[in-house]
Parts: sequence; structure tokens; C-alpha cells
Amino acid sequence: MTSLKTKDKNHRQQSTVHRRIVALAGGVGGAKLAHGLAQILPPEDLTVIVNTGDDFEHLGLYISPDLDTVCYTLAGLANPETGWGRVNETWNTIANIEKLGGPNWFRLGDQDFGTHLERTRRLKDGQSLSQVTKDFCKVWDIKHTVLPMSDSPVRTIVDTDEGELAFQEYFVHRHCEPRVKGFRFDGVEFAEPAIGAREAIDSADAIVICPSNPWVSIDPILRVLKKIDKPVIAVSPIIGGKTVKGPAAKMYAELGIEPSALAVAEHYRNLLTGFVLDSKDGQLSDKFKGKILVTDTLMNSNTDRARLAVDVLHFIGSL
Ligand code: FO1
Repeated sequence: MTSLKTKDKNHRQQSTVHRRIVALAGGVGGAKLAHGLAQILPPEDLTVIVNTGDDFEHLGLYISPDLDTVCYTLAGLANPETGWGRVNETWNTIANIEKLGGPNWFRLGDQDFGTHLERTRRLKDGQSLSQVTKDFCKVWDIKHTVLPMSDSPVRTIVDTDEGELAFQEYFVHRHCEPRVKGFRFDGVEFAEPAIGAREAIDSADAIVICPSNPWVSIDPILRVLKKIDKPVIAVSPIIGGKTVKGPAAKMYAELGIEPSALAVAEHYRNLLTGFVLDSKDGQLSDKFKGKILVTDTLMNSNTDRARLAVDVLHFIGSL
């Protein structure tokens, strides 16, 4: 185990934090905290388990947006504006597809196409998604372990006032406009956790639910993992009743739930040992039953990501 000497911004007492962590992450927000944890914890003390419910076949390619967002972020290859796709990207391939009359609504950059082409080739060759992810992480010099939640297909289906939509169809093609009525995770009942996921959880000191969408990024992972008998900390993806990015607040509202950090804590109710909410919501802290950490959870820089990770690790140490 590694000891971590930290000196946080308020010059609190020096403290060492011995922690082996499994982080559950979906898209952009989750990837940022995973990156913060990866800046603080050595490779043997952090495993990131990633949602694959957003995966889909498009242009004949197998696309795994959350795995790519987490890996690109950990590798420092992610587009800093969007959080997804690659930095310094070009768009010649999708422009030619559009010229030829093909679908251009899902913005795939030229470097990103390389990832999807090679992943699709390997999967068709019989490799598992975990194996492909492991090999890609090596090439991208990602030392921490990144695992898909499962090697079996799980597909998030969004039930809306216009009927059922596949996740990317709802999220990207329809810009989240249809009103949400519920979610279904096709195949989740048959999906075993990816190899290594159960072992990582069994040897972890705590599980960190990153600030991803509870409905469509974290719930699929929790459904696949089933029981987790470890301390679990969640970081609220909702600040001041809104999300930094993505439709989580809109989904809560359309499901008749007041969007707030409280709603997120309620969403994970029986699971949580501790909950992290943003300073903007500090006035809510006496409404929570369990242990609470109030801190700045907005991550606009790599140092913000590392600082939130240190706060979370200290919080876990205090439980
Ligand atoms: N999100 C968008 O809003 N528009 C896009 O065109 C888009 C393309 C895209 C390509 C590759 C990739 O890995 C992610 C992409 N995303 C896009 C983000 C993605 O839809 C979401 O980040 C996740 O599915 C949910 O977090």
C-alpha cells in the first residue's frame, strides 16, 4: 500500500492516506474525477470501471464513448472544450461521409476513427472489450487499470414521450429534447462484470461514484456489479440544481423529481457511506442523513481534478 503525504490548500495537518480505490465513471464529469484520482494514486491503488451502456454500432463501427472519454482524459488526449473526442482533431473523414450522403450527426474525428476502426477489427477478431481496452491503455501510456463494466453487451434505452430511443440517438441526435419517462438497460440481466472488476472491488478500501449521470452512466454499472459491500462515496454531479454538463437535471425534472444534490443522494440511498456536495449546496448539508463533505466540486483544470481527488480521499480516511 502507498502512503500519501498531502498538504491541502488550508494548510490542515499533514496526513497520510492509504487508500485502494475503485472509481465508477461514465462520461465527461466522471472522467475528470477519475483523472484527479489517477494524479494522486499509484497505478496499483486505482481501478476505473466504466459504463458501456452508451456503446453503439455506427457506420459499421463499434463505438464505446465512455471508455474512450475516460481513456483519452487519463492519457491527456481528450479535447479540452468538449471533454469527449481527441484534442487537435481534424474532421476530413466525417466531412467526406457527409458529402457522400452518410450520417454526420455523431461527430467522429479522424484520430478518433482510428480508435473505432481498430477496436472494431479486434472485437470482430474475437478479442474482448477488456482486452482491447487494456492494449489501448498500454499504447496511450495509461498506467492505471481501466475496465469496461462488462464484456457482454448492455445498451441503455431511453423511454421518452416519442417512444424508446437508443442512448446516442436520444443524447446526440435528438439533443436530449424528447421528454424522459424511464430507462432500460438491454442485456444487463445477462451481463457479468468484466474480468478483474469483482477482484478490484474485493481488494478496495472504498468505491468512489464519480460525478456522472446517475440514471444512464452509473446505474448501468451498479446493475452489473450487483452487491457492493464496501464503503461507497458519491460525488454529486448536480450543483445548485443544475449539471455542469449533460441532461441529468433535466431527467430528474421530467421524472417528477426536484433536481438537486439531495435527489442524487436519494438516488443512491442505501448504497452510500458518504456524500460529497458542492460548497454552493452547503446549506443542504443538514438535510442529509449520512456523512457529508462540502467542498468545491467544479473541475475546470487538472489541478482542480487532483484537489477534489485529495478531498475525497481525505473524506474516505475520515469515515
Ligand atoms: N457528444 C455530443 O454531444 N455530440 C457528438 O457529436 C459526440 C460525438 C462523440 C464521439 C465520440 C465519443 O467518444 C463521444 C462523443 N460524444 C458526443 C459524447 C458522448 O455522446 C457522451 O459523452 C457519452 O455517450 C455520455 O457521456
